[in-house]
Amino acid sequence: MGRMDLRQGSHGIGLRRLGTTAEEFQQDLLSSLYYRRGTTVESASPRDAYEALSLSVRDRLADRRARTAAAHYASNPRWVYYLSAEYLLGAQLEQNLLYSGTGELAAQAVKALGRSLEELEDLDIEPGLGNGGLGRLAACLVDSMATRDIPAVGYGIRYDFGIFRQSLENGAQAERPDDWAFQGNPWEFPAPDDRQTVHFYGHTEPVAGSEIRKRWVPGEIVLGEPSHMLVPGFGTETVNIVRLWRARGSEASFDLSRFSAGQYAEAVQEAVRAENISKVLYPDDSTELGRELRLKQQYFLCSCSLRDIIRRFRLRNENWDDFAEKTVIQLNDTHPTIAIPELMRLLVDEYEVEWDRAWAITRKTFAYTCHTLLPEALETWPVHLFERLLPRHLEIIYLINMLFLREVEQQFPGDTDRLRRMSIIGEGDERRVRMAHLAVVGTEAVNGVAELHSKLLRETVLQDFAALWPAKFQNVTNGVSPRRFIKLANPRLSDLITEGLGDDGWLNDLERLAGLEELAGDASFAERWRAVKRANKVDLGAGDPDSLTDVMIKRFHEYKRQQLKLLHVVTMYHRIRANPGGDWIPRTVLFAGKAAPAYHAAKNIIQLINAVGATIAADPVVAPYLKVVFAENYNVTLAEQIVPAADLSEQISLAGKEASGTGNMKLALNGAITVGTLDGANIEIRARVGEENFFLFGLDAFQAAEVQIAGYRPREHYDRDAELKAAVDAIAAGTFGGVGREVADSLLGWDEYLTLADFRSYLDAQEEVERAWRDPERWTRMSILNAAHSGFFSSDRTVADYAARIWRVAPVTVPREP
Ligand code: F55
Repeated sequence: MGRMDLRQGSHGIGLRRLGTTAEEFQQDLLSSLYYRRGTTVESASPRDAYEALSLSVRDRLADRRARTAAAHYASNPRWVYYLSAEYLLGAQLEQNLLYSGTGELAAQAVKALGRSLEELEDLDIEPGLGNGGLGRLAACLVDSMATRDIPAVGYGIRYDFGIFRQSLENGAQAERPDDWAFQGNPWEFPAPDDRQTVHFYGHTEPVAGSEIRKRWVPGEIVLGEPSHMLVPGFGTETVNIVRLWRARGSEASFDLSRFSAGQYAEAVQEAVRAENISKVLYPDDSTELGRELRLKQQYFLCSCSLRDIIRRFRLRNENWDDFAEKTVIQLNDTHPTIAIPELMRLLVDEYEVEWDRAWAITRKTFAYTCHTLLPEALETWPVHLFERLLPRHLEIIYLINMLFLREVEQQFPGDTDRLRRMSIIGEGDERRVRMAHLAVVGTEAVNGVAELHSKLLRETVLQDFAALWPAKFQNVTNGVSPRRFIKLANPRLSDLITEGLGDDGWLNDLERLAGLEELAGDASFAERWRAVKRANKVDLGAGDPDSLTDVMIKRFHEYKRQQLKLLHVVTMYHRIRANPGGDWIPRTVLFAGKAAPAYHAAKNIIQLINAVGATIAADPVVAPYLKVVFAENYNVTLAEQIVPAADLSEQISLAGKEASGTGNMKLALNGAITVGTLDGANIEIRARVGEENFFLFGLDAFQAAEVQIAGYRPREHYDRDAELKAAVDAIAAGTFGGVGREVADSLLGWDEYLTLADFRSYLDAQEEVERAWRDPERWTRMSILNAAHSGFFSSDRTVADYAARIWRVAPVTVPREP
């Protein structure tokens, strides 16, 4: 039995030690090719070679994984369970070569097979199981949890189709499905033995002798089958896992009698319905909420994961009073919040724990991270939908809400308005379950993802809750993995940093980058820094490597204001045309990012960017100075190529809207200088790198709120600023194509995100950018200082913060091979 292995640890079984020489690695590679791919050197396709290599690399981590499981089992530690509907793990091969220390061996062995490592790396597909920053944050945090030796499991959904593949058709976004595992996924271990059963629909029945307990008679039964991917720590022995659930029809879902009667489609319709649950990732990063299938996905994730967590707890423990001591479950936004009533249901209905005791355990077990401030992104579900899909959960939520409102009433007697505001059930045209309220009520800690965001949560969206429970609210500023976003993405810069600092200890102690400060004034170091940036630009091939590479890479959303960047581009175009002989600085403006397929306004902006780009490219006067590039299908792999080549990092959201941003951190760490507003983590980046090394512009969050309260009239800015008027007019007139009209109408009509209000200030900041660029020594110094002072933005620090202040977990050291 698989589980016995876990108890004994692999030492008892005596695992064959994997070789450490090139010959031995080559033999392993051959074994993989013969015994696992079933082919030979002579007939191996590139795909066979890729799979064989991946399996051999994976074996080296599996070894560490076995020791990790044994060490964890022996110490019965407190565990972190990270629940997230999304993971953007990025490509695995290069990462796992690095983390297993087998890069050199592998390169030699692959060469002996007559292939190159690069060629095989190109076959490595990234699992795009997320939308954007939230999904990538989950991946950086699991990386850092392993690196910090924290016993942890990340739970998620194994979508058959990840985030859509974006292409441009006549300059407009087109979407194709992302069948990412079509050719198989060598990084995944299926674990069918650990499958779980999930219920939906049906009704509840009273249980004799109990007021509280209920029996849920489901109307649909679905299986959840897990598989896991390895998550190695860097510079340590720990290998944790991300466990992903895939929906399957149960045996009963295949209707043999219908099949026999020739009704083939009807025979499998139940199974198809079940499997649809994990079929596709919802491609919306904040819009289009409220679909039944999405709530089904969320419950599917939570039900499977909680049963797995409880199974693991009971392997080592007996008493429910120890559950919250041994378990912390971190909710990545509200998407997995249904886990709160689900744990209550399991404890009360299935394990017969008394309500008050179950509620105390539940509240102590969960913590909630909020990733937004946009009101439309706060999830709510119609009560009637809940009632149909999860009848027992709705009853439990009502009970939680009743007891909670009683608590509020005690603190604030007679304040019915407050009760209405705070209720988990919102009473509007349609009664809805407010998931963020449930998440705050059912958890021990709530955090925002940057200082400003956490403050605004406390002072606006969640202010009533902060008044009731001030100690519950915390900040944990986001971070990114320096392994993926410096070492793997930017090997040239990594080598230079290692040389400059004397060793590569900075890779898991990123504050050591501060040692670069004293090299910022060293002319030869600066020269080499510049050469690295230039070489990265050549590799990227987006434009002239000597031009200022100005990048805006992120999801398309009006609050992020790609349209502001576009107004700047159009203004540059006008200026150059008006004065072709001017001393213009050549610029390459690089955009990348996806728009939600149903987000019409964002798709218009993409189309307009491409239309403006085409006009400029066709204009012999302007083209030598200005180039607009739209890189298709932005994903983690593409980010790893663009980030190292960036000179200027565009972080220009309306202040108070971007919770944190993490691209801003990746870019600063790679020596790009930010032009940005006082929003999200930009504020903390600026405070660290120094205001002289950051191009600031725009309204702050307070001023923006004031402008909106006073009644914002975008036309006043348009009427007052001739260059702004010219840019908007050109767009509106269709100079760059038909969608311009719609974009201009939105800007002049309401301009929800104050684009026009910030336009002039943004252009002034861009003039500062150009002044700095004209002085290469100054620019390079700024660039080095950005990297030197961004060490705080390592996700290792983020995880250390969570561990100390929210999780209260200690590391468990995994012993090296005996
Ligand atoms: C996905 C699905 C839904 Cl329903 C809602 C939001 C999302 C999503 O992808 N959100 C997201 O990426 N939020 C971002 O989280 C980052 C990590 O904390 C922040 O840096 C960023 O500011 C925020 O927008």
